Amino acid sequence: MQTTEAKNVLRSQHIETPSWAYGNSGTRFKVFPEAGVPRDPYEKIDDAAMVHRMTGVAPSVALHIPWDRVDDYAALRRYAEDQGVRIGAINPNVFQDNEYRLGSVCNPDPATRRKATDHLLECVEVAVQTDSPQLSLWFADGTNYAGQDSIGARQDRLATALAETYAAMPDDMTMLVEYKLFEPSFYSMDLPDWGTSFAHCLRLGDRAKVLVDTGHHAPGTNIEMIVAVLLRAGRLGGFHFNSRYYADDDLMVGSADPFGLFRIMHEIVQGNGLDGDIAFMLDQCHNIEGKIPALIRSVMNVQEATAKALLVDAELLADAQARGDVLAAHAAVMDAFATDVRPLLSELREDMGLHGDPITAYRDSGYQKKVVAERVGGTAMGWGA
Ligand code: PSV
Ligand code: MN
Repeated sequence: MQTTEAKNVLRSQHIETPSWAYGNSGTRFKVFPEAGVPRDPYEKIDDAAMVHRMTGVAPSVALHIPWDRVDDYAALRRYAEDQGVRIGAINPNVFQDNEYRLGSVCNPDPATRRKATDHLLECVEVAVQTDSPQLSLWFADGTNYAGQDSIGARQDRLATALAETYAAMPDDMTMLVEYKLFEPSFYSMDLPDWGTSFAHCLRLGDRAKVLVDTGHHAPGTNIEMIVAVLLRAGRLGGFHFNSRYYADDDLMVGSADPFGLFRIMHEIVQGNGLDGDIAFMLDQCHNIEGKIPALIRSVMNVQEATAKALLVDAELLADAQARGDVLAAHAAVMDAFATDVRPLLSELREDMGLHGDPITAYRDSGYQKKVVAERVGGTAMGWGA
């Protein structure tokens, strides 16, 4: 693709930031608090709006309920719109109540399953009120020991809860079904991989799609292969982008393996996935780095990988592939990856009336100083609050 054409595609790219990444987070050893972090969902939206003002391509923010519970969701939606952003995916939380020790919708106890499913239904309602297009589901359900529970029965319980929730969704809402290899359960997760998510989605209907969190695979997994297969089947719902060295590290996307991110975006471009409604979302924790600049950096990293993928010479690649010229085909992809796309992106931002370098623009904006001064008192939001 030529640079002008690439710029047009990049201009309309949307990368969603997660509300929880604006709050304090850490490991089980320590949470290092940051001055000026939001104290309520409204302040999280302010920060998300700032990321959008700096980058121009982050117009929505995902919510996690009950972390982002408010009395009036329609008012929260209006507030977001006034700040220039909208509410993105709604993420129910069925993993933090004491009743969920043995799982939520897969729990052997019917009353616990009812409670969990009711929360999913509540989140459908939150999505309606916030005008959110997606209900994004992740379950911590699983078992720790062989024989602890019936794997098959748990799949049946999962299917039942998903079907009830799917039936409650309005016609224009999509259900995203996320999977994770392990953690918090270690023997079996009830949705451990894309195949299990895909099987459930197929039974549910067209508006149930798989969500790929890049941190949720075994080391060495070819994630772009999963992406290509799901895209082809029309069941790639979206991404939770982040980076990992070990397991679910939740580091900034594009930091650990920019080439891996590029390979994913290459498959998206090849499969015309940028034209559709795939949700490109971040799911990260910023434990030691400044949260807002880290999110800006992450958005830029996704943009850079996308720009490189768009610059692959598709004709040259197709021709080399057809001729079976392995090295020429590989070179077509590697040449694009080796291109420095920063000048192109800087130019694009200037065309959009933005500063060419969002990180510098953020530093110069005075926003960080302002929130540190203003956000005194109250309780800083954090994972679980
Ligand atoms: C689980 O590890 C996960 O990736 C899910 O998307 C959750 O909603 C999110 O992280 C919570 O931090
Ligand atoms: Mn995730």
